[in-house]
Amino acid sequence: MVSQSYARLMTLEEFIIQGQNNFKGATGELSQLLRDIALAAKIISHEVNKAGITNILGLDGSTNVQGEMVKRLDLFSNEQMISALSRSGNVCLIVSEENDKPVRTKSSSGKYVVAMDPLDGSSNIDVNVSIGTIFSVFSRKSNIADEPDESDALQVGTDQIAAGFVLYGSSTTLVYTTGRGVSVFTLDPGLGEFFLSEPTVRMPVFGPTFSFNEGHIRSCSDAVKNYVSWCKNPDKVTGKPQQCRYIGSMVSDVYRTLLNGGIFMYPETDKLPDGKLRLLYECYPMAFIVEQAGGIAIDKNKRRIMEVPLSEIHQRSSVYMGSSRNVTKLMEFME
Ligand code: AHM
Ligand code: MG
Repeated sequence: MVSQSYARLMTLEEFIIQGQNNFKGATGELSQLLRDIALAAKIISHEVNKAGITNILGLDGSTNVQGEMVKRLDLFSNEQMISALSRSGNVCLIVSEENDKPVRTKSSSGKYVVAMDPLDGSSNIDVNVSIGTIFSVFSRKSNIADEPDESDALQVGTDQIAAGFVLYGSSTTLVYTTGRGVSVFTLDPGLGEFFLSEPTVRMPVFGPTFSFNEGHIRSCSDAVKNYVSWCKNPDKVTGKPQQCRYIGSMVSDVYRTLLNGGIFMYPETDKLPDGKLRLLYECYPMAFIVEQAGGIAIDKNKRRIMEVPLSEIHQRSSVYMGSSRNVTKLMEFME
């Protein structure tokens, strides 16, 4: 019976309370931050699901409207996240892909700094393909008596105290870590409630998939070219050629990699010597999650993404992440 199956499920709220009870000295502030993000995620999810209807109503045969829709949803998501993160007074500073400079909230004494990509993969909205919200949480470095500034945001991946992403796909899924494994919650849209669907995600040590925009292959390094060629023509030991799966939304490509194994890459190219993805609010949080699930995340210099120094909030980084055996194989080609 439906009611019995719900009875066995843990809500996000119960998970938060349980986590707080298990963590001596917890103040509940980080828990509140997760609640705030979950609220914004529900609002964005609701809006994303209506995007097609709004597109039809607003289309008028003009391609501009679709472009504006993408932009509107980017900005809408940014506003919802900023407003949610400003609710409880725990966040003093927000770095967003949509804002050139860090945004100060009204709570200058808030303990936390959040970096985010409010709507990742936004070019996929108008074709009804999965998109998401990525976030990363840091403790502020400055004294709470002082005004927070950009230096509070210039931290390194290993300083993250929590990270996650919300995937607006065939269902809305929240993936979250505080450094004690990765948990997944799925939104029941009828009830407006996130339920724990996977308490501890472990990434397979190997997956038969590579995920990469092969359109860029000509301007990639020899290491990437040789690795991709190996994926297609693996040696006798590994057997079959691998599958290529590339959605073009990092959230979706990394989520699939997390569950099924494999590798996701956004390499450096001749045109983009540090790749396209942003270190602070795309690479760090995803690397944190991937590592917590047992995977590896590195950059073009084989540096652990979590330790790549950040000197500018919108800094880009090449990224290679996924199952340990897949990434280790790539590293052999990088030698
Ligand atoms: P966005 O943050 O502007 O949406 O861009 C980031 C997205 C990632 O989700 C995805 O991995 C990548 O851009 C796809 O780029 P490309 O179209 O060059 O393959
Ligand atoms: Mg993005």
